[in-house]
Amino acid sequence: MSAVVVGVGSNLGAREASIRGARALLDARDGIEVRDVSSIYETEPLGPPQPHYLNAAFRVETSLSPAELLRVLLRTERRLGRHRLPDERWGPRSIDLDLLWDQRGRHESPELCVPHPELENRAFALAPLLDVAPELSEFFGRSLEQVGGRPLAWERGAIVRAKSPSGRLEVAVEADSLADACAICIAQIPARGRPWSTLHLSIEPGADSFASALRDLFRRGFSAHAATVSHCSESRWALELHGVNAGIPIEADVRLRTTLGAQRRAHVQLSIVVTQP
Ligand code: A4P
Ligand code: MG
Repeated sequence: MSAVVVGVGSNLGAREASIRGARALLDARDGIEVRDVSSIYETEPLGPPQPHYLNAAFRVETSLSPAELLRVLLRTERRLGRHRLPDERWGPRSIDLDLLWDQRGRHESPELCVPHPELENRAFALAPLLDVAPELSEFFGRSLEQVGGRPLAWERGAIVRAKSPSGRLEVAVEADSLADACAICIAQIPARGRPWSTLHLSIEPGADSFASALRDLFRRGFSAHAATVSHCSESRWALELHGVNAGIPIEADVRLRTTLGAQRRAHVQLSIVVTQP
């Protein structure tokens, strides 16, 4: 087994859920074990104008060759809903997995260049790399200082707790946004058993942040799929989200109904209908 560091970036859809999904999918693969995950950083986009990125890195032990590992990374990006446009360079993406560093040394082929050619110019790649591979500070520590040091660590925008009506399925989720929370909840619903589940959510810390979470949801889209407001008034929101879960390859139809209580606390009911592929 050899140590390898995989860089992760996401700036579309449910960003945190995509990062968690990538970790789960890679770890489930034979010949790959995810040993450590860096802090998550929110970073200014490099390239054309686009939303901010979440960047992180995984330290992986693998028995796969670098070329085999690259194929797994590209397949994992596709499973998490990454669509490449022809001729698009440095465009926005739901997930980007790059091979940053390999304990076995350098590799150069038309498909793969390790260490990643841009590594030393990018604080968003160097900071998470050094989190999970501190022994590389002597090689990359100065580069990180030269490109401005560590980016700010990211803080989640929303905390969502979910519980099934029967009480049998309980999911506590801390998420970047409501969109992330939905995707992460769905990812935690076991793929076996009954083909659907209903969850009730209560959103903290109150209605104002819930309203801004909703705005955020529409701004970003739910895993790049459709969201429709079916009813909206001062005290009541109801909306439908249709999306493919960003964490695990299952189809989900998400329905969200919210009411504002007497103390202006938001009560949220989220029904997630999961269809197995
Ligand atoms: N490839 C060669 N070497 C590698 C490697 N070490 N790891 C080849 C992964 N892939 C490697 O990648 C194109 C091809 O590069 C792969 O098929 C593989 O054969 P891609 O992901 O389709 O294309 P791309 O990502 O759009 O282009 P590029 O030049 O790889 O971009 P980067 O370097 O991935 O950068 N801003 C912030 N703040 N955070 C980011 O994470 N990311 C990018 C993309 C732009 N701006 C960003 C960020
Ligand atoms: Mg890439």
